Amino acid sequence: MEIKSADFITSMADYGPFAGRGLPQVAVAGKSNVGKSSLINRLCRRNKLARTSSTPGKTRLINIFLLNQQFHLIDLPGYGFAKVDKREKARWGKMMQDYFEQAEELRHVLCLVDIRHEPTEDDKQMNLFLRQMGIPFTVVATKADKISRGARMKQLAPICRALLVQPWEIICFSSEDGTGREELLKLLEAVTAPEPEAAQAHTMEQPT
Ligand SMILES: Nc1nc2c(ncn2[C@@H]2O[C@H](COP(=O)(O)OP(=O)(O)O)[C@@H](O)[C@H]2O)c(=O)[nH]1
Ligand SMILES: [Mg+2]
Repeated sequence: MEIKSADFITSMADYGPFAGRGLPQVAVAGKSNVGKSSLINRLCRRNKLARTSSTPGKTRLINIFLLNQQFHLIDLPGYGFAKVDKREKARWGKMMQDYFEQAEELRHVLCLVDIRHEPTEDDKQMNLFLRQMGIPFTVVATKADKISRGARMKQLAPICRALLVQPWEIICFSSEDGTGREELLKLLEAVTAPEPEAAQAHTMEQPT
């Protein structure tokens, strides 16, 4: 897949109707500052499509982008920002729950974790939540440029242990040098492909 067009659609505090809703969705989840907005920008080759920030915890909204007029990329609000109070945390939880319950169009979640750090309790909870909901996901290890190629595999071990995935299932990504972009595009192509109606019909024809 090539990204031919990328447009910001809207930001919302509560997930609800928006123009063009109904297309397949891929959501980007992860704690504040892990690199969600940077990944979206790098993916689309647009520096300022999604707002990035060096101050974590700024994005408290669901940001929606339309890619190739074909699917929506959902920049979810980051979690695990130490300074937020209980009320803010509860609000975040409700927002996420509402989103995941309502987004019937959701095909896949990109779960971002910093390649240098062990996943947090919040990361593990998100992982468990997606598994319980039966939502397919891929772990993306961000900021891969911060460590040498040779050290990457070793860095992935604690991530694999915490999130119950295999190293080859993880996409190592860098919004700095573009590492992993092609792999991510391939994944997006696969998960946003039109529903295989023909394939379903074919399956039904198969002898049992
Ligand atoms: N070196 C490096 N820095 C990154 C990368 N991705 C994000 N950052 C930096 O990390 C900070 C947070 O990024 P941002 O995309 O706003 O994170 P978000 O809160 O998850 O959306 C910013 O200062 C980015 O420049 C990366 O792949 N490599
Ligand atoms: Mg962001």
